[in-house]
Amino acid sequence: MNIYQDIQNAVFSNKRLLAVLIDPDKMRAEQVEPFIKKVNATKANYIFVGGSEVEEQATERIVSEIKKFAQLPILIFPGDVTQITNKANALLFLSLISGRNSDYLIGKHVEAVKKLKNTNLEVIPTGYILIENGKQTSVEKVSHTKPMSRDNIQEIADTAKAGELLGMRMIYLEAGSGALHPVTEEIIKSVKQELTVPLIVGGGIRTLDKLNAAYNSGANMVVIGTAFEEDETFFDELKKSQEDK
Ligand code: 1GP
Repeated sequence: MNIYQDIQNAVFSNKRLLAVLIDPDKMRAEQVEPFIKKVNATKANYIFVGGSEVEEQATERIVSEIKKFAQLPILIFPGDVTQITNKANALLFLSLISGRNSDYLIGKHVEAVKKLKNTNLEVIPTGYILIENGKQTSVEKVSHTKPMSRDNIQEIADTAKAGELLGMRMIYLEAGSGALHPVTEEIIKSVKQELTVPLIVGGGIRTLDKLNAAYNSGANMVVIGTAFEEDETFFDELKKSQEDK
């Protein structure tokens, strides 16, 4: 399995990709089976696992549990090095390029190498751009970085392009989990124009309208966590809309 190749192929054929995010800190083991059954009934393509503040070992435990019920590839979306586990299929090797904290630009990555040597994880270098959403997010707190202003679209687009030029193979535009305002269509469009690598968008997407707006603006993959955690009927809504197409 080459997950990045699959993502690229999907992008070339204009497929809209969906990732469901599971935060190991928020999901208990016994909730996994019913949750994954709902995921399986939709056309989700990937399961992301990660969070800003996750107890050590919790990621590995939850990934093992997910694998009992899911066929979808599992990608670690780590808030910290401790979340790396060989039980997943791939790792988004995130650089927080909206911030200027060297730990999240290179420090944690150096720490990760020892762990990665003992895994078969596919490592996907990903530029991660945090955009201000109306309230403080956990990424901001944990990383001690400021999100980028929503108004400074040119700088956001330049940051994304700089990430691509540095060799990052995907760009993730993040409003933050539970964001009040998702990343705007204008920002997504401007960033998309600059990029040749796949574009991921997430944070605060809770309705089908917002989901479609993100795709129509150029997102190749959308990540949804909170909407599914808080209201599992969103799965049914999504499934229905996918059947209608
Ligand atoms: C968070 O982008 C993801 O890192 C998903 O955000 O939980 O708001 O869907 P939500």
